[in-house]
Amino acid sequence: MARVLHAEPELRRVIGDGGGIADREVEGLDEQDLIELYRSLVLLRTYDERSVVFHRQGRIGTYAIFWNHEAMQAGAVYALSDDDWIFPSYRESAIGILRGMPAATVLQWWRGHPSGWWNPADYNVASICVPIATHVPHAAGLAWGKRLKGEQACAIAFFGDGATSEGSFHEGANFAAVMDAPLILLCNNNQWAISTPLEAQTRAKTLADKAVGYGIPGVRVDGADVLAVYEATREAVERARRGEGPTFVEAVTYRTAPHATADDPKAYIDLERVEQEKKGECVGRYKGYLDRLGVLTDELDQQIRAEATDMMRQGIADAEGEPPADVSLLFDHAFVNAPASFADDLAELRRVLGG
Ligand SMILES: Cc1ncc(C[n+]2csc(CCOP(=O)(O)OP(=O)(O)O)c2C)c(N)n1
Ligand SMILES: [Mg+2]
Repeated sequence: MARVLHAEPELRRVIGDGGGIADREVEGLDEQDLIELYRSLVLLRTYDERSVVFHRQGRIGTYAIFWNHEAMQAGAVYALSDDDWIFPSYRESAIGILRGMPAATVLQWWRGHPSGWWNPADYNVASICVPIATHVPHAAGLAWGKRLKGEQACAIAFFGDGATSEGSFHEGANFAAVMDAPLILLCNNNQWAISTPLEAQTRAKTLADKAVGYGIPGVRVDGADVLAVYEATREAVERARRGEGPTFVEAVTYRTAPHATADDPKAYIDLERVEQEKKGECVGRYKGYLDRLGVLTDELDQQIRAEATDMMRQGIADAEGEPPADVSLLFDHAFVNAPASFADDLAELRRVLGG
């Protein structure tokens, strides 16, 4: 019989506020782990901030900003082992860098260059999913396959609050539950689906409540608290490895940046709320925690930031150093036996592009 646990109504937190709310410790994390988590956060933050600049300079295309979503990504990935598979959405486009993927690869994806597509098996990171929630059944299927093969690995799918209204999400969650697939459903609840606010998205009191319908645990964590996300994901991973099936983790945060570089949220968002939320952003909060513990020296902080800046400098140089793709690629993989008209279409495209 499936175990039904009711969603934890309160958000789980580990990081205090430096005042009345005390810091907790996560069992099993030593100082080195705490620094590695910080390194992950800084890598992602630097990737994100530099990408917005590269977009404004016309060096990458439209980009889905993930500022203040880094804690969900870094915390969850740190709870995985390298054999576990990550299924990102566009909001987690750079998550592969936490698995050693070059920044240039992700930048090339946003530049629409074919070298931005990697072999998922090289990093156990699936392709970036742009259609909302369609990767949830993929992740459920991969996780089920791991279980059938008797392997220990699990899968994690990242998706947004809006994705929980999509059929694919429900099909994937139900399938994983019924098959006891080792899957973590990590919902980034940033309270917006482009311009649709959470209250217009669902009548459920919390998104984690939806887990009850599948007979799986649903937990709620503060999505700007990297340690709370880590701890909740680690528990979900342990459950998955014990053969107890999927867990739904609702990580709650607030989208303080535009949906993407092509969006102007001033038309629909409360700017005062945005400014308020920015004050509790996840990298600064975690740095405050480390400072209170006294484990991060200024020197180490500078070194970590310099490494991240270098990664991005190198990444954009490598991306821009790559020759442009030949336009024949647009046609090459569409059919096994290409229609005869393709030759004319390609010739016309080359003529239009002037080459
Ligand atoms: C199947 C599908 N329908 C519509 C869209 C257009 N779309 C792009 S992003 C988005 C909002 C998704 O919101 P959410 O799931 O909360 O993720 P977030 O962008 O906030 O991380 C929509 C509707 C899409 N990409 N795919
Ligand atoms: Mg959202």
